[in-house]
Amino acid sequence: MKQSQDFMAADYPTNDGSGVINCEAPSNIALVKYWGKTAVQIPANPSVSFTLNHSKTVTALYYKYLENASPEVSFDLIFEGKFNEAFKPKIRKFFELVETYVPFVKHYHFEIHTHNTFPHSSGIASSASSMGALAFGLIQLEKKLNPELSESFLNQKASFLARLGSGSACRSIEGPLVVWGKHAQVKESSDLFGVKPALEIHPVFSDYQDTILLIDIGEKSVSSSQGHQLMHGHPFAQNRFAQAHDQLSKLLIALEIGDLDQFIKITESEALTLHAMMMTSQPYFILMKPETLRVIEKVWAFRKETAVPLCFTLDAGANVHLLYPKANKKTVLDFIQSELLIFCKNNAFIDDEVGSGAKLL
Ligand code: 2P0
Repeated sequence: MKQSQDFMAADYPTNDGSGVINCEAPSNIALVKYWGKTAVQIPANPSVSFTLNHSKTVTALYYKYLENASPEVSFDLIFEGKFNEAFKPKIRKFFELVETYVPFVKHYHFEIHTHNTFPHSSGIASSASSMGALAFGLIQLEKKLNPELSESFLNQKASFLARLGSGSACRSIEGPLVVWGKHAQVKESSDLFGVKPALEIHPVFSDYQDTILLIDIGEKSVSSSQGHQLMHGHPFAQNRFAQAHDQLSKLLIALEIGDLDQFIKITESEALTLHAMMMTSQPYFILMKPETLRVIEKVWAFRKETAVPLCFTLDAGANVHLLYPKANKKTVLDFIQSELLIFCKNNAFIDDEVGSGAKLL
């Protein structure tokens, strides 16, 4: 069983001069939700997600060797072509948390050029893809310094570092399916990083579609970090954590055998449970909007009428992720056009599908 210490790196000789690492990492959508954590992003329960394909952060990590190591990591952040001060504290915090594991970072000045392929403030969380891309980029630098490290170790370490930036980010390094958090049925699972479960997912899920309806694009009233904290002392917390273990066991079987009914049952239950936890926290809060519920009702009616295995899931926000097999794409897109677009801000949606994770460009 890997421990945090296993990811410590030697203080490599850092004579690699200067250069750039171009990489990208996608967002992911949890099917069994991470909601509640202890210190430094140790999840209160295991989660599993589909890695997305098109919604991603693209990062160019410029590095320049410093003769004298700086006391804290030296970097500039250029978001969408402009120097950005607002996002720097989160990145600074990330570097503070990871520097023990990648001590060479103090020997460089970084210019981090980054942008998302999805619209800013679309309600799509960018922390998973942005922290995923940055962690992956740093690991590529480590690979240059120590070419002997194996691909699987480097992916694990990228996920480990990404987790320290944002919990869900550890599920954005690989794909199409990533489990994060210790779970009895996934031998290789860990609270420290995401893993691809050793199962063959049924072909129907290998190109599963996720069309994201953008219902509310403003700032959320309660952040995910606050939401996680509210699970401490939550009256239903222990039952919820036990339920997540159980639903994950059942979902993995459904994913393996292609049981769409069971997939739908668990995925929708997880989405509603997540929001039920929010509604029963102290203080309680609601992130869904009236349009979220209208869409859910429409999806249920459509499924009943057509028997198309379309289901929804929700992130910590009002947007609705519509999940369905690729074979049903035309029917579902027609349904979205004719009945759901009216619930979307500026008629906007993002057409995505499962993908394979972070990569070098
Ligand atoms: C998830 N979410 O499993 C759950 C479901 C949102 C709803 O993980 O504090 O941004 O950075 O660890 O990962 C969002 O929380 O929180 C999240 P931090 P994160 O995807």
